[in-house]
Amino acid sequence: MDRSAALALHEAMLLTRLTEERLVKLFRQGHTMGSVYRSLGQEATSCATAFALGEEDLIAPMIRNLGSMLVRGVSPEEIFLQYLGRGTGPTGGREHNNHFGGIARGLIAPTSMLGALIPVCAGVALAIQQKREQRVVMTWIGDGGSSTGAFTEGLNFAVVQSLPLIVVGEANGWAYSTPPAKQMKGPMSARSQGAHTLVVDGNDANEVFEAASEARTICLSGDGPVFLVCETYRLKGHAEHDDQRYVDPAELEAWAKKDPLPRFEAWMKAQGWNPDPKLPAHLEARLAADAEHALGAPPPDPSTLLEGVFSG
Ligand SMILES: Cc1ncc(C[n+]2csc(CCOP(=O)(O)OP(=O)(O)O)c2C)c(N)n1
Ligand SMILES: [Mg+2]
Repeated sequence: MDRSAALALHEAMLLTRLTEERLVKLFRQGHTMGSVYRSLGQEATSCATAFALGEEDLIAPMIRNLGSMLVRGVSPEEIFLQYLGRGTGPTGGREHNNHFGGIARGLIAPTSMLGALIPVCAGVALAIQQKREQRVVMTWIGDGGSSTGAFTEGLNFAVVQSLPLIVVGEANGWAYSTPPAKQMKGPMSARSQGAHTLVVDGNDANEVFEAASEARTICLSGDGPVFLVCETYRLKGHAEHDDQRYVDPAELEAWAKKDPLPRFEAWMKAQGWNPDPKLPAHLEARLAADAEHALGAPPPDPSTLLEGVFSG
């Protein structure tokens, strides 16, 4: 990774953290339509993976992958409008977190049902292969999600068809309040269905980026899919309404010391590539203005209520 890439990746990770912090404030003030799902401590697995892609590639994020969306050009303002259910937001107030997309912008909308995105992405990757296009699809899956039938079938199909699909496994220690060992035997990498499998320190942005770049090269050479398992940790509860009372505080403390953001900053400093010290304040000011704008945006127009819905 060169200096300009490192600076851009660092900014994306910081923007992710600060955008989520701003969302938490909006949640606590009672402005959001639902809960807020943080990726605190997992910014490297969302940002450094998406950062390794080309413009022509597609992503299919899950709820904890806001960072990948910001990397791909979604604006924090769109995110705020969406969480606040505003009529001018990406879904016009029909949905209230990151469930929106658009193929033209390389974004396959998240699906809440865990695992369900894997067969969808395998289908998109099959179309790419049939059209002989040089691009890949990337999606993410959690510990719990990797125990579903949809995950297993979708990845198995991608393996048998050698599809250009990168599945990023976020092994973050929890599936809501269930520890993975109560749901599955063995590590996440054991569920690869025979795909090329890379296991990395998911809190080391540099390592994640290098592995995601390798995964992309493997997929473009026709040897996909790749299961890229990132070992990380969910530093917050499942969402803001979850107080994490089932988590051992000592475990949290140990993982907080491996926070990917200061680790990446330390690595950058060691290269002599110091991030701009004014960057956090600059991003905070931008996010405050974006949030203010979203708060002032109108609710959905009631006359549009039936637009975009199916009827029998
Ligand atoms: C098929 C299915 N079962 C249950 C749920 C409810 N649910 C949403 S998130 C979640 C836990 C997910 O854990 P994991 O896959 O490890 O992802 P993480 O939240 O740790 O990122 C559950 C059980 C769901 N969305 N879909
Ligand atoms: Mg998990």
